[in-house]
Amino acid sequence: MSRLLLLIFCFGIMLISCDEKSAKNQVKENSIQVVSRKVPDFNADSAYNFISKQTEFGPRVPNTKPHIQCGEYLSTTLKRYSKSVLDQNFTSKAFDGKILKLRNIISSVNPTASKRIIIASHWDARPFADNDKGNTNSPIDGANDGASGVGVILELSRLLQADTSFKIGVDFILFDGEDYGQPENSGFPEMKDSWCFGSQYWSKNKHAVNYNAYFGILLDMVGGKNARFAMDGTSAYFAPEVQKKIWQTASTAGYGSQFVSQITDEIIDDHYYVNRDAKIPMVDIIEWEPSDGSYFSPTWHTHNDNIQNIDKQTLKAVGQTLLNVLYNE
Ligand code: AHN
Ligand code: ZN
Repeated sequence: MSRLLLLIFCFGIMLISCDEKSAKNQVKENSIQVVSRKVPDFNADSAYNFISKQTEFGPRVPNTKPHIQCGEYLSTTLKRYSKSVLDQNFTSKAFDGKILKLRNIISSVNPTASKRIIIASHWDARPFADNDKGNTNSPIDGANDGASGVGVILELSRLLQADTSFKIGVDFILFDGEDYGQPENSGFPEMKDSWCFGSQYWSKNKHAVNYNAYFGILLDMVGGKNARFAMDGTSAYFAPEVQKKIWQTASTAGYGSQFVSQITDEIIDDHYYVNRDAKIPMVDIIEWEPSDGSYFSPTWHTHNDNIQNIDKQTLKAVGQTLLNVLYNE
């Protein structure tokens, strides 16, 4: 009798464990299938075209015609892909005393969703080429420094609007006036917080009441040739978990050689003000060139920052990583 009971007991255990296994396998298979089927392909050619459009207006320096025209182009293009696009118009006083007329542009995907993620970039270009050997007082194209992040954002907004199964909220924020920072030996008294006017303004005047986001990602110089991206110290301080998630996602997608898992210097960029003043964890994806001494690339704030030095492979690595991050949320 007891032997029979033992036999039934063992058989029962076998059945249960068998059931568990198949259930686990099913969940695993399903989730793999769903994730790999859903993520769209980032189109680097399209992003590249969005970058070249911006540079064709001429340098997007605040208070100039190319700046006004490109602002209109960006707003019109975002409106093609979203019904909720809005402007923040404001002025900031620069280190040289000029009053800059600035415009942040915000475009929302699924505007009523409560879980929101910010993808941001600055769209203005630097009025000087202070790292160049000549013509240091003329403005730069800023194909990488400014236009590249915006190009990736326009492509993301095109892809997300086409996918009705994408349900989380995304806010694309184009910050103005990032690159009017005080150059060295400018002859003007030293000004605090002379960079990043758009993010400083937005962080204190968000575009919606009680606005909050789960986290943010800033794109800055994401189109350079053979670019590498390290984990900057400011992001590591304010948003370590988000930063690890992005670099892990890049590595899983096969971009581990570009997304270097190394914590580097603390950078002052738009993400600093969003973290400090808006208290939203934001991570910077910004080119890192250790051999240059300046942290950034050799074309940084020079006339070589033009469309010829934009690399589609870099745009693909960044754009596909962002899509994978968004679709894994
Ligand atoms: C500073 O040079 C203080 N921060 C770099 C931010 C920047 C300038 N990004 C693009 N241009
Ligand atoms: Zn710059």
